[in-house]
This record gives sequence, C-alpha cells and structure tokens, in this order.
Amino acid sequence: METQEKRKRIYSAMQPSGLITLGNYLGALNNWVKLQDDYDCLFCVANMHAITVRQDPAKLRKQSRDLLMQFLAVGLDPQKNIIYYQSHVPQHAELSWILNCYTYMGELNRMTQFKDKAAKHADNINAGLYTYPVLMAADILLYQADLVPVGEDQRQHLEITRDIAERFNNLYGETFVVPDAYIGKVGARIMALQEPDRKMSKSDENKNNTITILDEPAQIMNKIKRAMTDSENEVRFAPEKPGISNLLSIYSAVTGKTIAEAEKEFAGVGYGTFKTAVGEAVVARLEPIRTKVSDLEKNKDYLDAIIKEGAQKAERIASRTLEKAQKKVGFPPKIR
Ligand code: ATP
Ligand code: LTN
Repeated sequence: METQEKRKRIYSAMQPSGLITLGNYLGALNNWVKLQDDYDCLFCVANMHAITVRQDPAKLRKQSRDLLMQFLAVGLDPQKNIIYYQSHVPQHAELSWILNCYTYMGELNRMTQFKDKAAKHADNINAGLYTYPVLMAADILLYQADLVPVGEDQRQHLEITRDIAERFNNLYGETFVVPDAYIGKVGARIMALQEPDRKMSKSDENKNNTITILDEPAQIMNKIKRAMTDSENEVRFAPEKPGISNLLSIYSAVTGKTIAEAEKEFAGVGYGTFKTAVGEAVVARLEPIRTKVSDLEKNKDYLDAIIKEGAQKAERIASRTLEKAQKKVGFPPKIR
C-alpha cells in the first residue's frame, strides 16, 4: 500500500551556451542545490535550445559536457537527481511538435526573450528561436513538474507553459500538471557589471560584464573593481544606482546577509573598500567549485555513466507522458 506521500517534482534546465555565470548560479543553480533534498528533481542540459542561435559544433559538444560537470561541481548529486542531455531524450522534440499546434503566434509574438534575441541575431531569426518557448513547455510538461526554479527572466516562459498546459487539459481532460515558477528572493536578476541596465548573460561578448564560476580569483577581483558605479559615494540600494544595487545584490546572495545588513556594514566606506569586500566574498564562494570542476575533468568514465543513466531514467518518464498526449490528440497506438 502507498503510505508515503508522493514528493513534488522539480524540473529545470540551462543552455550550454557558455560557462555558467554568477547570474546563472545565484538566480538558478544555487536554488536547485537547496531544493534537491526535498523534491524529486530533473536537471537538463538544454542543448536543443542552444542551437536556436548559431553554435560551433565542437564547441557546443564541449560546452555541454562542461555544463554537466559544473552542475555536479556546485553540488547537484547524481544519485538524488536525474541529470541529462535534452537531445538524448527524443520525446522533447515529439511533444514540442504537438504543443506547437496548441500555441498561438499571437502568444509567441509577445515573448520578450524572442524580441531581445532576434534583435541581437538579426541575420538568423529562425523558426526555432520563435518557438523556443514551446520546446521549453514540452521539457517541463513531459515530466509533470510541479515547480520550475528559474531566474526572473524566465517568468514569461513559465506563464506561457501554464497557458499551453491549461489549454490542452481543457480540451482533452487532465493530461499535464500545470507548473509553478520558483523564483528566489535574492539573486533572481543579476545585472551585467559594466551595463547594469541589462542582465548578466552567458553569451555576452564583453567578458568584463560577466563573472563565470571558473574565473580565477584575480580576474574576479579585477572585474568587480571595474564594475560601473555612479558619481556618489554612498553604498545604498536604489533604482537610480543600478551598479551599486547590483553589487549589493551579489554580496547579499553570496553571503546570506540581507541588503539592509549589507548597507549598514558599508555605511560611510568608499566604493573601493566595498568592491574589495564584494570581490572577496565572491571568490570565497566560487573557489571550491573551480577545484571540483578540475577534479571531475579527470574522471571521464564517471561522467559518462551519469550521462547514460540520466538519459535512460528521463526517457522512461517522458515516454509515458508523450504516449498519453499522443492518445489524447488522436494518434493511433503503435502496434507492438
Ligand atoms: P544566454 O546568454 O545563452 O541567453 P543565459 O546566461 O541567459 O544564457 P540561460 O541558460 O538562458 O542563461 O539560463 C539559465 C538559468 O539562469 C535560468 O534559470 C535563468 O533564469 C537564470 N539566469 C540567467 N541569467 C540570469 C541573471 N542575470 N540573473 C539571475 N538569473 C539568471
Ligand atoms: N529557457 C531556459 C532554459 C530552459 C529551461 C527549460 C528552464 C530550457 N528548458 C525548462 C526551465 C525549464 C533559460 O533559462 N533560458
């Protein structure tokens, strides 16, 4: 008899579009690590999403493996969670096709990430970039996830996922769990260091805008020292002070102190002293992760075993949901 209450399921993913930034870490990954003990979790390397902008194949392959290693290095436990490559589970593409037929162009036209990326890659506005949110909905719905821990920038994609799921359920009866976004209180939106009016992003060409989790201590100190601030001399969180506010958010997220506590701590000190303290706190937090990655790099078989097992476990769950959806829309069952 089933006596234990079923644990809620968590699903999240990240694109292998470069090294994980402090934004990815504080906005998403760090929350994944905290949630892994209390939920059934799946974490995916979204390599199918990554090709919506042009990638170099060899580099994409390497970055995908690197991302998986970084997942492990920050503390995701492959015994507790399913960690896998999106492209290893064909059900993502298959469900995505079905959901495409239940998503309106009007809805996709409103997606701000599409508008941003289309502007940035004006020479390659492909259909995949446009239907990116539908593939993301398929990712989440395939696993009947209850909660999706992401940074603030993904809120709109979660909304459309919910709308698609509800539309499908209304038409055909309960098929998908309608997921909720899980967005942390601190670090949900880390801004670019030199342009604090836009988010820190893995694929940013200006490397001084981002701190990656594999940056050396000296690089981190340097980038923070060069971060844009303002002409005042007061460490205070305020909309008209985006640079200082961003550094305060970073400090608060890596140390666990509140913004108010941090403001108090740096009352009356200059920006130089403040920046040194932020840099040191970031270095202290990232240093163990860097060491762990270099250990994992030496262990090919261990990583391969995780990749193989992750794909098998994920496919088992995904195939059940896909079959259910196929049946609902009227596809005949396979004759076995
Ligand atoms: P790209 O530059 O290729 O678009 P990205 O850095 O925006 O990549 P994603 O792979 O799209 O990162 O996102 C991975 C996770 O990190 C998502 O949950 C996203 O919300 C979160 N995230 C991305 N950037 C930030 C940020 N600046 N602050 C907080 N969270 C972020
Ligand atoms: N679009 C996401 C990455 C992503 C994702 C997902 C996140 C792809 N599939 C499913 C959560 C759930 C991004 O962060 N840019």
